[in-house]
Amino acid sequence: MMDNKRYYITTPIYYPSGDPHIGHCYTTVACDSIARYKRMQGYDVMFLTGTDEHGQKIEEKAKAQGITPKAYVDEKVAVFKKLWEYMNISYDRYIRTTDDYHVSAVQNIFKRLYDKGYIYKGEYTGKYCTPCESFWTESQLDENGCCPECHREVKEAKEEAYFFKMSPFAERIEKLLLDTDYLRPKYRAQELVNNFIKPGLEDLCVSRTSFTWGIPVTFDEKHVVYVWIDALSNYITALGYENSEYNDYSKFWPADVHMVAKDIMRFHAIIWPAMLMALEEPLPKHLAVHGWITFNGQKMSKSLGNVVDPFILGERYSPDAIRYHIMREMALGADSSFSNEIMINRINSDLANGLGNLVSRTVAMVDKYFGGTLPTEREAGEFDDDLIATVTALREKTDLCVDETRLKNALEEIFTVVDRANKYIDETAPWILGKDESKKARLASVLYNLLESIRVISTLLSPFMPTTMPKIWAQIGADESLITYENAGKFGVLPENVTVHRGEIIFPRIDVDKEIDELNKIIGDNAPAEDNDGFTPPELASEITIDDFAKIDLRVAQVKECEKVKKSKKLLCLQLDDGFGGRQVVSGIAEWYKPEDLIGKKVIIVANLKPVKLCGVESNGMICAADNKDGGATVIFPDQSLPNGAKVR
Ligand code: ME8
Repeated sequence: MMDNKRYYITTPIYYPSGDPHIGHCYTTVACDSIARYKRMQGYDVMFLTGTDEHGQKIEEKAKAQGITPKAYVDEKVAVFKKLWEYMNISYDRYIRTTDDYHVSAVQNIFKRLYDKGYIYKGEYTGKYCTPCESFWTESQLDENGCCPECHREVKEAKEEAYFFKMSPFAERIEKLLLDTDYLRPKYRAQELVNNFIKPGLEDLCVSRTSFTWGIPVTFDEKHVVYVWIDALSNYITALGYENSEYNDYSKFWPADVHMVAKDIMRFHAIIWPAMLMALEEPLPKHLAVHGWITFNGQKMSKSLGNVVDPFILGERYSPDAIRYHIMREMALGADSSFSNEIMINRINSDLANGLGNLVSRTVAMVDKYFGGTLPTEREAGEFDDDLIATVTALREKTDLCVDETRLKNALEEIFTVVDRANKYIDETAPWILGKDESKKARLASVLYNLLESIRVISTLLSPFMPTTMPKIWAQIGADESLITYENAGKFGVLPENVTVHRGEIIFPRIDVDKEIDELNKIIGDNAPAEDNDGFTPPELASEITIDDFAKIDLRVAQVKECEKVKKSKKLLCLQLDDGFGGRQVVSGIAEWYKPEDLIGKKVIIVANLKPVKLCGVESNGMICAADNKDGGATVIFPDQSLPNGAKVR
C-alpha cells in the first residue's frame, strides 16, 4: 500500500465516569463510518478511540463506591467496549490512559516540555476549603461563594503548581485557526480567537497536588499531571510516541481528523496545537467540531438514563438504524435535538419506505416477472440515461462529503438517489410493461437498472450501516466480490442474468403511536431510579393557597441575545422576546451555559418580579431553572412551539 494512502482518525477519549450514551455514540459512529469509507477507498486506516481515566471526579466516584479508581474504571471501560462492539465500531486501537505505556510516555512528554523551558514551577491561587482539603476556582463555588462540597467558608490560598507557557504560540495558533482549514466548521475560529487569544493567552496550570489519581510528575512526585495534558497526549502515545509499545508514529502522524463536540473544542483548537508546537511535532490536519445531541433542549447526558439508552434503542430498531438516524440528523457544527418520535419517523421514511421499499419492490418484480433470474435481452428507454447519470455521479459527491466530515450531507446525497430510483419505478411503470409479452426486454432493462442503482447505493451506504447492507447484496444477487469502491463509480457491474433472492424485510415499518407508547412505558419503568440517583430533594416549602400562586406571573419568552456580564463569572445578560415588546433579564447561569447555547431557546420567566440591579446591570424578571444532581442549575426549556408571552399556570 502506498504511504500517502494512510489515514488516521480519532474520537475523543471518553471519561468513564458514567455509562456511555447516544452523545458518545455520535462521535464514535461518525468516526467509524469515515474509517470504514476510507478503508473501502483503499486507505491503510488507523481509527483510535479510548478512555480518559484519571482525575479527581473518577477518584471521588470510586471512593463513594468503596473501590479503587482502577477497579471503578475497569468496570466502566467494559461497558464502553461492549457498546462499541454492539454498534459495530471497527476501531483499530483502544487506548486507556491508565495503560503503562501511556503513563510513562506522558511523563516523558511533561519532562521534555519542562526541559525545553515551556513548563515552569509557579503558584496557583484559588479558593481553599480547609475541611475538604480542596482548591476551587471562583466559578466552582456555590451561590454564596462557599465550598460546593460542604458549603463552608473558603479562603484565598496558594498552592505550588507547574504551568505551561502558552503565549509563545499565540500568533501561530491564531494563524492556524484563521488562515488554514484546520478547524471545521471555520465559523467557530473567530469566536475562539476573540475569547482566548486576543485577551492574551494565559499560561495553563498543568499539575495538581490536591488529589493523587493521575500521572505523577517524575521529577516532583507530589504533583500529578493535569488531566487534559494527559488526555490530549493520547493521540500520539497510542502510535508509539515516547514509548515502545507501538511503532506507528512516523506512519500515521499527523492525524487526518480529530473529531470532537463543541464542549471540548477549545482544548483541541488551542492547548493541543500549543503542546505540539512546544514539542516541535507536526499539527493534525483537521479538527472537526460537531454540536451536541440535545434532549428537550439540554445536552444529552447519562442522567437522562434509559430515554436514550443505545442498547435499548438498538434492540428495538437495530444498531444500523440508530447509526443512520444520528448521522442523518446532525449537521457539522450544529446541535441536533433527539426525540424518539423524530427517530421513528426518520426510520420509517428513509429506511422502511425509501430504501427498504426500493429493494423489496425491485426484487419482488424480478421474481414475479422472470422467476428470479433476469433474461439477457435488453431494450433501453426513456429515463434510463438520467437515472444512470445520477447513480454514477453519486460516488464523487459522497467522497467529497466524507472528506469534509459532512456525514449528514453524504447521507442526503445517497438518499436523493434512493428517491430518484423510486421515481424511476413510477416513470417506467414496470407493472404495465409486465402485462405485455413484447415489452419483456424493456422490463428486464428497467429491473436491471434498478438492481444496479441499489448496488451502488448500498455499497456507498455500507460504511454507515455495515450490518444491513450485506443483506441487501444477498437479495439483489450481488456477489460480495463485486462490492468494491471502484465498482461504486460504475454502472453495469452485475451479471446480465443476475438471480435475486427474496428475503426478510430489511427495515420493517414501525407503528409510531404504538412504539411511542411502549417507549414511554420503558422510560417510565426505568426513569425514577436513574433520575434521582444520588440526589436528595430539599424539603418542601410551607403551604400556599392558589391565590398566593396567582400572584406569580410566569411567562414563556424567547432568548434573542445573550452575553456575559462583564466582571462577573456567574451572570449572563439576556434580551428576551416576552410577547410584550421585550425585556432584559440577568441570570446567574453563566457557569453552566454559554451565551450561544441559549440564543433562540424558549425559557420560562417570572415576569412580575420587581426589577433589581445585578453587578450594575438591570434585571427585569428571573429565568426559571432547577437544581440538578451536579450541584448546578438546569434551565427549564419549555416546548419551542409555545408563543412568547404565553402564561404558565
Ligand atoms: O470530554 N452530543 O470526555 P467526555 C454529542 N475525556 N456528542 C457528545 C455528547 C452529546 N450530547 N455528549 C458527549 C471528555 N459527546 C474528555 C475528552 S479528548 C483528549 C478528552 C461526545 O466523556 C463528544 O464527542 O465528556 C464530546 O466531545 C465527547 O463525547 C466528550 O466526552
